[in-house]
Parts: sequence; C-alpha cells; structure tokens
Amino acid sequence: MTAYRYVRTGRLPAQLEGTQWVVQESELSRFDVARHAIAATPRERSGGDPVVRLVRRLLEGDENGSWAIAQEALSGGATPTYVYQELFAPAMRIIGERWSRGEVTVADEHRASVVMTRLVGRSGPFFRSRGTRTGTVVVGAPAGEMHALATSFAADILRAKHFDVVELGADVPTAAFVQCVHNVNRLLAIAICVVTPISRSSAAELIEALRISEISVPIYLGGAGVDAAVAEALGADLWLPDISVVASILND
Ligand code: B12
Repeated sequence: MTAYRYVRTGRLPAQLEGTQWVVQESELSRFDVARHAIAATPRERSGGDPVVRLVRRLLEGDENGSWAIAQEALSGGATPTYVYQELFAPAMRIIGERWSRGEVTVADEHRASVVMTRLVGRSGPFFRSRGTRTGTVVVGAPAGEMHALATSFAADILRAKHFDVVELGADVPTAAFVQCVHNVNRLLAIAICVVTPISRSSAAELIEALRISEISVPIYLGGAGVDAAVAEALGADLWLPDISVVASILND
C-alpha cells in the first residue's frame, strides 16, 4: 500500500501495464535519494508532523507560514502532486472534521479555505509540464457543488501529467458546462468532482445532458461524495478514486 501510494501521488514514476504498475530500477534509486531528503527535512528542521503544523497555520490565517511548510516539502524532494494529496488535502479534511465536531467555527474554516486557495495559486507554476500535450480534459463541479478546491487540485495534478485542462471550478450550471465542453479542442475526457452527496442529483443531470448532447469522450466521476456504485447509478462511465489514475488511463 505504501509503494502504491508513492506511485499514485506521483512521487515514484511508474507505468501501468495491464493491471500492474511497473517501476524502472533507475527510478527506484532516484526515489530513494528523494525519500531520505524528505525524511530529513520537515520534521527535523521545524519539528512535528507537517500536516498538523499546516492545519494550525491555516486556522490562524497565516498564508506565509502555510506556504513555508509546502516549500519545506518541495525542497525536500516531494512532488507538487504529493504536496496536494498528502499535505494540503489531509489538512483540509482535518479542518472539516474539527468543524463537524464543533471545535472550529464556520469562520475559522472559511479563513483556512481562503488561505488554501492562495496556496493553490502560488503552487500553479510547479505543475507546469513541458513537452507535447496529450489533449484536453475538462474539470468541473456540477451546479450546487460549492467545493472549488477539489476541482483546482484535480486540474493541477492533470496539468503536471501533460494534459491541457479547462478548469471550470465549482457550481457550474448544467447548460454552461455542456456548451463549454463542445467548444474544447482535442477533448479527451470530462472529470466531474462531487465532494458532498448533496450534489449527486445535479451530477446525474449534468451527465444526462452531456450524453443527450452526444459527447463521446469518457465521463469520469470522483471526489469524496461518490463511490463506484453511486457513480454507476448516476450514469458516469467510470468512478475513479484518484485523479492521478485518470492520467494513467488516458496515457495508456
Ligand atoms: C472547505 C470546505 C467547504 C468550503 C469550500 C470552499 C472552497 N473554496 O472549496 C465551503 C464553505 C463552501 C463548504 C460548504 C459546505 N460544506 Co464543506 N467542506 C470543506 C472542507 C473543510 C474541505 C474541502 C476540501 O477542499 N477538501 C480537500 C479536497 C481537495 O479533497 P478531496 O475532496 O478529497 O479531493 C481529492 C479527491 O477526492 C480527488 N477528486 C476530487 N474530485 C475528483 C474528480 C475525479 C473525476 C477524480 C478521479 C478524483 C477527484 O482529488 C482531490 C485531490 O486529491 C471539507 C472537509 C473534507 N473532508 O474535505 C468539508 C466538507 C466536504 N463539507 C461538508 C459540508 C456538510 C458542507 C456544507 C453542506 C455545509 C453547510 N451546512 O452549508 C456546504 C455544502 C455546500 C455545497 N452545496 O457544496 C462535509 C460533507 C459531509 C458529507 N459527506 O456530506 C465535509 C466533509 C465536512 C465534514 N467533515 O463534515 N465546505
């Protein structure tokens, strides 16, 4: 599971062959060096779990302190994708749990989300990839789904994997989403983010509207508000646990 997580988060480059991930020996030695660099950085330099420290900084509205924690991880060898998936997303999930237990206020959570939005803005350049573009993926959330950070995370992770991305963000009206998709060049796939179960019905409406408009590319559904069975019931082609898997499938 640990090795799979390294592959999934992009820290350890691997190719999907059938149902198996294959890692080149040279990548493994490179990874070993980077892993030691990470182990030696955040904890030893600043003390404590970086996710816990980030939660504290976010709740204090401390953008620069939060960014310093991300930079420590990056300079220690973590990939930007790793920073999103193993640092930023877990920190936001902890804040959500603390909010649902009544330990932090709605204002605290909003303040933390604003800082996180700014960190995502600062992180953008790290996800720029060179070389030939494979095609375009449209990433967005259906009408009523207000969790914009999930779409930003997903979009950047795909950019790092050499895709052009049309990032529509949260709460996209169905008709506007469909119209946009039809104007995209070299469209490869559509990735719909559903973070709360509340927006499942509008996701189903969106998928149906895309099908009626004769969109032929795969429609993937992901995010914490859906699982494989729900995604199938909502009409998606495939539910995926992780946006990195979208890249692997499309590159295959
Ligand atoms: C910040 C936040 C908000 C902010 C969002 C601000 C913003 N700019 O995004 C605001 C204030 C708008 C908000 C509103 C609400 N929220 Co809120 N929110 C959160 C919080 C704390 C963080 C969300 C986040 O950014 N997570 C980080 C993301 C990036 O992680 P992720 O979702 O796991 O995404 C990853 C993967 O899922 C994947 N992925 C995402 N999309 C896709 C798509 C595809 C195709 C694939 C393959 C993969 C994929 O990639 C991502 C990166 O790894 C979460 C806590 C949590 N557990 O996440 C609660 C949380 C999601 N919210 C919750 C709730 C209840 C609400 C409200 C209903 C509150 C209310 N009463 O109004 C509203 C709903 C609004 C709506 N209609 O959507 C609950 C949902 C519980 C549930 N299961 O129903 C949570 C879990 C909090 C909790 N613990 O109770 N929220």
